[in-house]
Amino acid sequence: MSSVQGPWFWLGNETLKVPAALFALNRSRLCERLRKNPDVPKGAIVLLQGGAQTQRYCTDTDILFRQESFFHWTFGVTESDCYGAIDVDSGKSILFVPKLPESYAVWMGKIHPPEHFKGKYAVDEVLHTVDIASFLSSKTPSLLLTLRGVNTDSGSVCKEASFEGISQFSVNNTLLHPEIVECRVFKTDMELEILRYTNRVSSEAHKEVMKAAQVGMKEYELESVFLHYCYARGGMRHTSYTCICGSGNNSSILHYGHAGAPNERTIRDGDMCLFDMGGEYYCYSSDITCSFPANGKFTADQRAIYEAVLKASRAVMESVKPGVVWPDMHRLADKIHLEELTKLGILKGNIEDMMKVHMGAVFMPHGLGHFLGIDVHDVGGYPEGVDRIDLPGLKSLRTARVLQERMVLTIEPGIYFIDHVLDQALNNPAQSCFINNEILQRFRGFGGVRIEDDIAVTANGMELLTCVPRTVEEIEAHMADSANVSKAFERVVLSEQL
Ligand SMILES: [Mn+2]
Repeated sequence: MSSVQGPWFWLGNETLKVPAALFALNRSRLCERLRKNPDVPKGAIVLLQGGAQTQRYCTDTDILFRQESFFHWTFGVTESDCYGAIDVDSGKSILFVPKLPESYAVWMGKIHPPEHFKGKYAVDEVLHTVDIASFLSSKTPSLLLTLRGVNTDSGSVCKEASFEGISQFSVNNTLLHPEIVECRVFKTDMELEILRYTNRVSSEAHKEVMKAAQVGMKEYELESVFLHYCYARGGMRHTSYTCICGSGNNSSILHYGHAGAPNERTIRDGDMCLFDMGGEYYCYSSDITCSFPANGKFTADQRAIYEAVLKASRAVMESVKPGVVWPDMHRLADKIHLEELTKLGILKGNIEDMMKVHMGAVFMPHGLGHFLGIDVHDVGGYPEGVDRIDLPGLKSLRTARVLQERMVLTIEPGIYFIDHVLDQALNNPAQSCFINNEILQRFRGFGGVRIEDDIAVTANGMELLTCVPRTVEEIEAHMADSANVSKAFERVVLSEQL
């Protein structure tokens, strides 16, 4: 990107400077799309409502605020309880900030005047939220475009803007959503810069974790190493999702790490570890999984499963380019997994026949990958006209789209030995005929392996954003060289003098 003048979002030290121009460009891209939409009349105004500050249940303890993703994409505003408007014809942007009571200054610090936010966010005008109705009526918009639509991953509906006095306006809440979602699917150069940064920092944090890993540690100790690195070095106060730090059989639990299973197991000798963690900077995410042996040395079985997954990952990467159908990449990964599991003796028979009965989903029940951006499962996977494929494995894909330049996705093949899924397959004659149960028994309790990288689709192929040790040799060499682990992570031993 050419040099962009400030203002910036920047947390100092080595953290990334993100120009406010990123959001000006997003707004102008959105307006351009809306102006091309024949259903949007001249004189329309987009109105978005930002996220609200909330508290823990019935208490007055604030929950750490993180901006709503559409509002962040459009304005880059970090404060809560704001609104933003854009005049579609002119592209002019107006930010509305809450008028804070004087008592705020006592507890929360100086109350900034609107001019402060105008400079901070490089918008055309800043007013107070109490003035939304009077400001908008002075503009006599033909239509207010508010944001309402279903998130295709969660099924939840985003919260449409509302304010006192909105009933005097003509409002449309369906036109905006598909247009802004489609804008978010394609990342600008400035957005790609942030995603490179979130990947760089999170990759380094994963490397710290792998060096710090030792038999006898709790899984959460390593989660803590990751969080500390991301925040201290990368300015990442949030992660993109709850850290998944599974060891041993826990590495086969796809979303391990939740409150009911909070990364609390003691890591044992001979365990595989599967750590899926991603830092978030200025609301832009990353999503990386590293799988490695707890003691730093792969057993023959661990190496075989790991290299099967790596082979699938790299085959997909070699095939990814504009025009490729994403579900075909999922099938490619399945096919390689089945071939390798056959070589290992866990499976027997014809690979094409296995594909027909969806053997791939027995070992990889999730989708191959998803869009990534401001949300870790980013929007736009299933626009109008793209349908979910209702088949095992493929139905878990968060997008079934044809790849295009500037899409950012994860590539995350995995092989897991999940008792429940294996038992189902063994009880299904159409599938059990392909399984050599004697050899499979050896892998009960193995856990799983996932290799997850983030990529951007380019004109001819893809750019790999993630940079961590990936081959067996790289991982073993990296873990053997643990002399450089930061002293900050050494256990505290109380001095006898105390
Ligand atoms: Mn992922």
